[in-house]
Amino acid sequence: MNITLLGAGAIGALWAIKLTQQQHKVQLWTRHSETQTTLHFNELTTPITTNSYSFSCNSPDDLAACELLIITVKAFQVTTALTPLLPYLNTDCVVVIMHNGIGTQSQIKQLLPHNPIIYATTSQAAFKPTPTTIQHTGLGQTSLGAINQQAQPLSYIAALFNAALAPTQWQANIYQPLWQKLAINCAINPLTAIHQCTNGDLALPCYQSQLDSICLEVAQVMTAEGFLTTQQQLRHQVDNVIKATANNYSSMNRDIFHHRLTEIDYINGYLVQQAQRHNIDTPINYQLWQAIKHMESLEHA
Ligand code: KPL
Repeated sequence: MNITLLGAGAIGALWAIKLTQQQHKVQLWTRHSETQTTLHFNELTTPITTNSYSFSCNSPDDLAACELLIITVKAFQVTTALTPLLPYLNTDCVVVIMHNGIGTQSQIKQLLPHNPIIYATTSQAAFKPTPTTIQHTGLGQTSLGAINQQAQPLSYIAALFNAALAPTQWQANIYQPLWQKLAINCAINPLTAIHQCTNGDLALPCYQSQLDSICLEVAQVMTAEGFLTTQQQLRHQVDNVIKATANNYSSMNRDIFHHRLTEIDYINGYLVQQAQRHNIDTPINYQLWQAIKHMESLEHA
């Protein structure tokens, strides 16, 4: 397929490279005006094997011929990053959007009233030790699913992702895995950002009661939204991610460390807003949301 990837951060670049390995024609759409870039990829092998991949960039002609647009920018960047591409985009082009958190769906449906729109969430792990090097650090489940009528029949897109990087599954209701991931992000991201610690540090006794309270609040909101779960189930999932990614720094930890804006409004902020609709009190998630907003405001007055 002719694919354009918008947002070649670590996860975006990982998918660009994995799809290129499957012989798809992938171009990158970047913030700069370069027409070509080379990325160096460290495979998830021991010893590490490194291969280099050249990508064409920012070609309006390639964008007009694009059959699949994958957007992997941060939640708060999705609309501003997508808007300049709209004049070139074919209405048949399938759009896949992958970011932490929930809350961009209605804006995207408005911006793209005709295109098939798919949302995705992944537990694959990657980071960029340098701006042009991608290190694949962990395997994990990826889920894709339609959020509009036009995308309902497109489960083959999940098969295409699965061939590039397994396991990937098509979901009848993508909001289920999006909420599961939201729960994990509500627990891990703000605490690791506030305390500037690794994910693994959250296993220390001092964080246990806060993690319990976060999971209880999220479970109450999820249940009200129609996704049956319990505090214990969410706690178990959070503990598994804390263990599996013990040496990693969460994305929000890195955003605060590098004085960047975070996705907090789409994570704990989104949770609190949904809780208010159901008249559920979520004081701990509210406090975490406000604490991160305060840290952001010190850098972005
Ligand atoms: O998604 C993540 C993130 O860092 O944003 C987790 C699952 C917390 C892994 O670090």
